[in-house]
Amino acid sequence: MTLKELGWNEDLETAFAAFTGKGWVPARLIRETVINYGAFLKGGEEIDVILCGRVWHEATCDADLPAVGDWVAVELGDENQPHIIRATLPRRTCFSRKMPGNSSQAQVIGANIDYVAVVTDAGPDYNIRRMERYFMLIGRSGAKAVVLVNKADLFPKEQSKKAAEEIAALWDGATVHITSALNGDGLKVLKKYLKKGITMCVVGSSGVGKSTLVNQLYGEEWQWTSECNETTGKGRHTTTSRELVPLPGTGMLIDNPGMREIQMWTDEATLRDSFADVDALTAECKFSDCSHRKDAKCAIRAAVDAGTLDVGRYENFLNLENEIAALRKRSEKRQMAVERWAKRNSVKARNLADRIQLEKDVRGDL
Ligand SMILES: Nc1nc2c(ncn2[C@@H]2O[C@H](COP(=O)(O)OP(=O)(O)OP(=O)(O)O)[C@@H](O)[C@H]2O)c(=O)[nH]1
Ligand SMILES: [Mg+2]
Ligand SMILES: [Zn+2]
Repeated sequence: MTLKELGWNEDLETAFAAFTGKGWVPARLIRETVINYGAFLKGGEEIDVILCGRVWHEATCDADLPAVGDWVAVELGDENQPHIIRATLPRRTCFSRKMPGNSSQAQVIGANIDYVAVVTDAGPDYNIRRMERYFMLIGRSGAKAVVLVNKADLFPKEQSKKAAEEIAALWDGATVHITSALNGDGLKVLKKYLKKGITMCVVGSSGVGKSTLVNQLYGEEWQWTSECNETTGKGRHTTTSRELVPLPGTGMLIDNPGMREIQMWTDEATLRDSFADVDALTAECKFSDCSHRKDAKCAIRAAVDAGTLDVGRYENFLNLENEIAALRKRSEKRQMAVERWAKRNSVKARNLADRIQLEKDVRGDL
């Protein structure tokens, strides 16, 4: 496997130029554990790498830390010495969500990815509002969106088709396909995306068939999942960590654990972009600060009443608006805390510098 097949390009080459003199080598991160990372080197050799303290300290938040899909500069260790990540290279795209729970930070799901494939089905997992959330995150990531309405073998053809059409109508930017990962139906079309050097990040709820899809495209059980695959009745194996899988002769997939929460990590501008139809109506609301809830002469609610705007889409718009506002408040608070902390520390540093200077002056006097 060449670097190019791993996604290396001219921009990375340029960014890496600063490090070649140091004897470091480029590597792409394929796995992330609590203590270290797995990475591919040129030639496809797989190594374990650890993070150097400086890169760790320079990260102001978790999203700054290297993540699966990132390109890094590695200092190879001699025998029995660890290989060390000395620097990270700029990300071309980055797919992230808000960290689950109460944090206001982003969690990177995949870096330098070309496509995010959202897997769902036309049955129990089908949820158009959740899909809207995925689209907002993808819209912000710089990657393109592909949706797979999977498990087509389980549902009447019409049902999968209707689901696919509804999803496609949500966003022009998304391409939707109907698949059955179990028997391989409809997977051929994915080869069109997965050219050499291309990375596709596979996301979706637990049990929708992400790993089954990865295994099908890989051609056999992906080695690391099969190792710990216990046969529980259906042979079900729940993915617990993110992993980049190079497909023989073509692109790469990132298999992910199922996502329970798809909280927003985005901003008002992306919201307005994704809900351009709703946003256009706000101009017609009577009051410029209309909350689109109970205010008089609200154009959005009028559209819902008239049946021209779907009530679910309206409610999701309000929910997302709330979430984004709450997120902004939390990150502002966090920013203030960071600044306070920095100030305190710089005062401490100044005091220390003053003291050293004073001591020098005093000694100079002696
Ligand atoms: N009938 C049918 N079953 C499928 C299909 N794709 C996956 N399955 C089954 O669904 C179950 C879950 O599949 P996985 O591939 O493990 O799902 P996952 O999305 O990787 O789940 P997590 O790793 O928990 O996030 C398995 O029993 C699969 O055999 C499909 O297209 N049709
Ligand atoms: Mg899985
Ligand atoms: Zn309004």
